[in-house]
Formats: sequence, C-alpha cells, structure tokens
Amino acid sequence: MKSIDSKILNNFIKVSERAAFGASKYRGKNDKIAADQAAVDEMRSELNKIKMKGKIVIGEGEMDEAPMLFIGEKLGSGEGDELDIAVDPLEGTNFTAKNLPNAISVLAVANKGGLLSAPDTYMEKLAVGSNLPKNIVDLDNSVEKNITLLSEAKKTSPENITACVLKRPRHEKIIKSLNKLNVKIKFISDGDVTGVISVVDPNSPVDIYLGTGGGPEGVLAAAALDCLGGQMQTRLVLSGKEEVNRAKKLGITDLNKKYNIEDMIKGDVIFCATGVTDGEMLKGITYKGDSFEATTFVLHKSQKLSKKISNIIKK
Ligand code: VTB
Repeated sequence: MKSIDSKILNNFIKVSERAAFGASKYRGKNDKIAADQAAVDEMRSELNKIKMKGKIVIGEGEMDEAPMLFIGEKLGSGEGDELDIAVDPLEGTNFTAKNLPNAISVLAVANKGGLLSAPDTYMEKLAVGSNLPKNIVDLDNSVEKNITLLSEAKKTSPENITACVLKRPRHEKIIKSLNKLNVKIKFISDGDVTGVISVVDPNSPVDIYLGTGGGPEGVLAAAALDCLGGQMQTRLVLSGKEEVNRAKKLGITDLNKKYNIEDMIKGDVIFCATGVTDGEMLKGITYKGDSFEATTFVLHKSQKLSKKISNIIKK
C-alpha cells in the first residue's frame, strides 16, 4: 500500500479548520446557504495552496442545490502526488444556521482511485463497531435479524442495544421494528457522518447505525471507520433515470451493489473533521480576539494515527 506522505497531513488539517471557521461566522444566522458557501470558499482556497495534483471525487451540492466543490474539480498547485479528495465543507448546514450542536467540516483524502466516487444521491447505511465478527450484519437482513445477530455477538439482549437513526419519515419501518425489539433509539435530526462514527466512539452508547442518508456522507464516514476499525455496508438508492445516469457517469455499473468499507476506501486514507458548533464528537470554533481555536479529529490509516487536536489560528 502506497502511503500518503504524512507531511501533507497538517495541510489538510488546516483545510478543515479554515472551512469550519468560515462556517462559524454564520452560526445562528438562519442562513444555511451562506454558511455552506463560506465553508466551501475557505476549503477551496486552502486546498489550492497544497502541493498536490488534487481532484474532488466526492463533493456536495447537487442534491440540495448547495454551493459546491464539484466532482472532477482539480485543486492544488499541480505538482506532487495525485490525490483524490472527498469533501463535505459543512456537514450540518441546519445545525449551523440554528446554532445547534454537531456541525462539522469534513474531508477525506486517498491516493488516486482510492475513494468510491459516489453520486450525490441517497445511500442505505448500516454500521457497527470494532471487535465483532466480520460481516455480522447485512443490508439484506431484516432489522430484527441484524439486531439479534449483533446482540448475540455482544452477549447481551436487544433491549440493551442502542441504535442511531436519522429522524425521517422514510425510516418509519425501521423505527417500528426497533421499537418492537425494545431497542434504545438515539435519533439525530441531521449529521449522519457523526452518527455513523458514533458506533466506534467509546464515549457513545451507540452500537449500530441504520438508515438512509446522503451518499457523499456515507463515503466520508466509511473513511473514518476504516481507520477506526468499525464495519459498514452501504448501497446507493438511485431513484429515476437521471440518478441512474449520474451513477453510470461516475463509473458505477452494478447499481445494486452492496459496498463494504474495502469497496469504498482502497489503500491509505486521511480523515479530518473540525467542529463548527460544539458537539458530541468535537468542540466548535471559539473566537479569541484576532485568533480562533479549532478542534479537529484527525485520522491517518497507514500511520495508525487517531487524535483530536486543538490549534489556535490567526483569523
Ligand atoms: C444526511 C445527513 C446530512 O442530509 O445525509 C441527510 O448526514 C440526508 O438527507 O447532514 P435528507 O435531509 O434529505 O434526509 C443531511 O441532513 C444534510 O445534508
């Protein structure tokens, strides 16, 4: 496995720090488009400073018409390694607009060809933590079967299992099944990157994540779980001809494929997430006169690096 030069890591930390700072100016201002745009602008300008041949393979925007760093956009100085980049400049635009917890700026970086180029469509997601038998749960199993298998492996019963679910009407069936089994549900209103990562967070009670969210967010969460040892399975939800064409354009031939982490993330990967608003995983941006403090969750697979760092940066 060709590792990504660890010297470049600090540059990517800076990218998510600056994006989070950009978005932080719009906390509580009820303008999610402006918050997203500020994060995108900061992210693009920082990425362009890096000595690399960078390409965006996962961007955001198409689905909710947010301002985007678009798929295929070339970034960086144009010298150095060829890197593929997945970004979600502001994961939690609603959180930021309403000054609610858990907004983050997030990115993942791999060598060329190392990230699944997922279209900006919905994606089914199923994730569990580390130290469990491989492929223990499956998207084709019923919720009942997955919960039973998981609780057996954890030597406990379903009522002691906590599931994280995005609160959406489309998840009614899942929620009914979880209720029937007496599983504890942790609802989130947005932000399923953090939701998925919570399955490997020792400070979180969440044992399993299930439900449908954004495809780009799915690949970003897979990058984090790859470094942290969790399991994840996903499948694109392509409704209508237009979405099918978009997926085909990105090279996806098997439209019903179930992706495990190794199908989404190949080789080395870097993951950086910086808090915009205070949250369960990260502290938000704090202003300190002409500087700001940013806290970032940094992962680098080949270096077995996993740490949270706080930096004070000039505005
Ligand atoms: C999730 C979540 C995002 O979109 O992917 C969700 O992670 C799914 O879309 O923070 P819907 O809101 O359409 O259900 C977000 O909530 C916003 O991008």
